[in-house]
Amino acid sequence: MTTTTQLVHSKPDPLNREPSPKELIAKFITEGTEDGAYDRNHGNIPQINGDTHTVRVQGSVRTPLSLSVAQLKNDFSQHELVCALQCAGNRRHTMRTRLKEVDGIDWFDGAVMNCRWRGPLLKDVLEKAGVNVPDTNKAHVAFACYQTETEKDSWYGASVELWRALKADAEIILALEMNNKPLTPKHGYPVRVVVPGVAGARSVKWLDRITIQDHESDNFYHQMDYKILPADITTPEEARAHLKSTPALQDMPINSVVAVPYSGDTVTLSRRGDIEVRGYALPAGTQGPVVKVEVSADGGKSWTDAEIIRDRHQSKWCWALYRAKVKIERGTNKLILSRATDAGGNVQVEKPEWNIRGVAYNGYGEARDVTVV
Ligand SMILES: Nc1nc2c(c(=O)[nH]1)N[C@H]1C(S)=C(S)[C@@H](COP(=O)(O)O)O[C@H]1N2
Ligand SMILES: [Mo]
Repeated sequence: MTTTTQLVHSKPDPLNREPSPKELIAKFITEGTEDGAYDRNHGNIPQINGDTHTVRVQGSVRTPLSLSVAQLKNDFSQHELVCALQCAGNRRHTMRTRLKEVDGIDWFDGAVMNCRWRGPLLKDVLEKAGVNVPDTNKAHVAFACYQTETEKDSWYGASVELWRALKADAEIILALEMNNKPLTPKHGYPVRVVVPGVAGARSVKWLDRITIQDHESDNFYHQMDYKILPADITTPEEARAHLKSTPALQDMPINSVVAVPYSGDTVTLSRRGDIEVRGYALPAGTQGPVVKVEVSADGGKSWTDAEIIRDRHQSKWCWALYRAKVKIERGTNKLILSRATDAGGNVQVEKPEWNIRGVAYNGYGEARDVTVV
């Protein structure tokens, strides 16, 4: 491709970072400490006073609400959810290097976390406000944060379809806690949306406003980002012309990653002639959990079933951590692959189609250039 595309890689300002793959898969529940969970910010991190902050619920509702954090905690039953939350740009580096250059910051395999969230269900809050629309299938729930400017807009926002938010088992929550503690400022204190199964961009942090409306969020990041453009759109200029009319990415696709060994690692062959392979797998959207992960050490000719490491917090929205022993010969330049299947029958494909923004990459998990000694 002729590169008019400008490269933007991971950057500290605003804060965008990911843990190393080995750190990431060390625990089933990703700790929200300094280095445990990835950070994705389109603007600066606000410091909000949780005692005075309110969330307004407005638009096509019978009773507009203004809810304090205390009300969100005390006036609604609190729902607990363990789920994966993934940036749509996770694995962009693999798309960029295996398929073709893309336009976006350079995430490797770590723009994902698997955490426990707690707070009221969005559905319950909307029920209290009384949704009042002619057609549930044509309305949207828009989330807005006006606390800080973003790089491409003066605020941050996103929306999900109203039917999704009202589904009995959608489990979209207004999270007040992450891993049994109040949210940290960088993960959205005092309240953020968590939409399981859906691109992380919709899980709006520092939530100010929920609006029931007949159109999707007007925010730049909802209209002009986080969309899978067709492969024949190859320049940022063409992308700009087509983004508005392309549907917003909601459900994330099935995925898996090889974290151990990682590309470039040197590993020692066991006496039995095998090596240990570990990583994570993610189900497609609402179709979890992951039911199978296979691993290949011969470029995909033969596959070995991995063991899915069970955890008492397992839910359909979680990631699966897996491990397998695979036979391999000593040598350099080894390629290890992973492939996941979920309860909905979705099977990871070898390579998805390229898209210029490099979102939703879900080709086989891979560790390249592995040396076995
Ligand atoms: N207000 C606000 N919410 C936001 C964002 C943002 O920049 N501002 N980034 C979104 C994106 S793109 C992702 S992937 C997740 C990242 O959440 P984390 O920083 O807690 O990992 O938050 C989403 N919510
Ligand atoms: Mo994201």
